[in-house]
Amino acid sequence: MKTAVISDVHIKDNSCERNDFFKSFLTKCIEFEVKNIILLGDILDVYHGNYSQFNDFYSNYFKALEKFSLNNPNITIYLVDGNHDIHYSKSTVLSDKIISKGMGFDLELFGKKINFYHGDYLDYQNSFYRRYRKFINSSFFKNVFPRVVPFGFVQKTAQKASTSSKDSSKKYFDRQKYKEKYRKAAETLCYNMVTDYLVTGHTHIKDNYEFEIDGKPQIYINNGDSFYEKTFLSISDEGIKFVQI
Ligand SMILES: [Mn+2]
Repeated sequence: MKTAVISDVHIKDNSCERNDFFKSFLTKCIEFEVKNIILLGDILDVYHGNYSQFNDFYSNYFKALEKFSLNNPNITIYLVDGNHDIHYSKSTVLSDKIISKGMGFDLELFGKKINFYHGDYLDYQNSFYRRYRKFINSSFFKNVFPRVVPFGFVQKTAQKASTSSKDSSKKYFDRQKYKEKYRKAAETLCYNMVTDYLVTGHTHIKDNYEFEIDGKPQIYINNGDSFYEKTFLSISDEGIKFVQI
């Protein structure tokens, strides 16, 4: 039984080429005879607030996922919230083969306990990020905001913030330094939970890091930037590996 994991596709709108990339991923899942698909957050670039307009804004993606789910009832799709699409699973009607898992969940696969989280917990030592996350996750933002602030404004502002955060990260990005930082954060997270594997995305830095806690082996795996790398994660009795799309 195979499980496929993908995160951080960051589909920007209906015409964005990332839609085709996501469809190629779904096709690959059929070829690969996958039983579970885990969408590990930030599949959509902006889904902030309970705006019905998002259904049209991302209709290309929603239709592809719906069609895939109907045609492949033997495949279960798990949906985990990312920080970019935090209100997606809470705001759309999901079929019974698409299961919302909120902030994350555990699965026991091949005798290993595996934790699946989008991975923004890895940024929790950043207090600015913690405050932003708290605001964006509040019911005020989800429910009251859409009644008083127009959709176009929220969508454009969030998209602008998303693009500029990526620009600035390119300019000052010390990849190795961040990789080390996220590994330390992953160690702390694993220390506080009972797990064998921690699987995340979010950082856009691919990783497969083995370490030990009190002599017990642990693995932290990050899906990285799936669109750039053109890969997803496969979990099977052969272990966890990156697969080319
Ligand atoms: Mn993220």
